[in-house]
Amino acid sequence: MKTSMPKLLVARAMFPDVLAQLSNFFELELNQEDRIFSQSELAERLQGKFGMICTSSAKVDQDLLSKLSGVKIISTIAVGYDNFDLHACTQHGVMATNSPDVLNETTADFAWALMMATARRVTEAEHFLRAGLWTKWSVDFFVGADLHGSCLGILGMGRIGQAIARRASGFGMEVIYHNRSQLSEEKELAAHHARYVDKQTLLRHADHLILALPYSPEVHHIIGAIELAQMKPSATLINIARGGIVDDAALIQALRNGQIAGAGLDVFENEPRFHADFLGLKNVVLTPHIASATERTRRAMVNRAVKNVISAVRGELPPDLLNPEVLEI
Ligand code: 8YV
Repeated sequence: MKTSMPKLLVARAMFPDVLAQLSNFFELELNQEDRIFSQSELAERLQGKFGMICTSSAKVDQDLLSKLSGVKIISTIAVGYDNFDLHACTQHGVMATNSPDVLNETTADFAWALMMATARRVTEAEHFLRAGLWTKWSVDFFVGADLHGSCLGILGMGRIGQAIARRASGFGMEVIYHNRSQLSEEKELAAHHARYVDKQTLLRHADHLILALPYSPEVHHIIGAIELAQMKPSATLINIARGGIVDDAALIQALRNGQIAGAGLDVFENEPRFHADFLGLKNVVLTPHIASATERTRRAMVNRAVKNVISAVRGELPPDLLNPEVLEI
């Protein structure tokens, strides 16, 4: 008698070869048209499933989980898992996994790309050129801020923050950081001699401030009007972390009033919708949440998410289990 395979919801469009690999272990339900499911559709599609591979757009909370039974694993293709209520997952016996590490260097590269573009006004200058406005050169033409020899501030000094810091050596930058806890001396040394400072010192001294901390309700609007007012008027702010860490309305005011010089933003409150007033500002560089978007890294993230669900179905420990307490239930 042929035993039926466990069912897996692949909630986002997926590389065909990955689907072929998954089909050796699971009966698959796909979403190759890549629609974003509503919560009720997600609940419906998860009925009778062993698990799901998803992205940050899937909210896995108490409400959703209470409508399900038998789901064993939710595996996100992301390092950030603020879309998961881990406590609720554990209560419902659901393993939650993410895809860390493999995106550190790519995301750090992109933080630098945004920082450089913002400091040197790259997109603003390109828009000017494309609009046919370039008629002459002048000494103060698109003058920006130097990166080399300046002070790089990093808020959130995890694996991505440390990868960002390491890159500062080629630019002869001083690196200061603030984090929940100070790094070991060895890690600070490896992160281009990064120096731990309090949050206020970070805000006051950084010429370029990069946000690289995970989102949680405790850090909601941790950068708001008060914090922006403490930054240098010549400073830039770069967010490659998560929407909600910055109070976007306050940032728009600060950019308008010249409280800071510019911002490079890959993430927004309520994305993919975002505050429309950003579009009217010249001193922002805006990208649609693409910091980890290279072919190689996206493949590596997907492979990690796949490994987690395959481990689970084999009765092995998923390598990126976020809530090991669930095993005791
Ligand atoms: C993801 C990210 O690609 O890993 C993260 O936390 O923000 C991105 O790398 C995105 O969240 C889709 O899940």
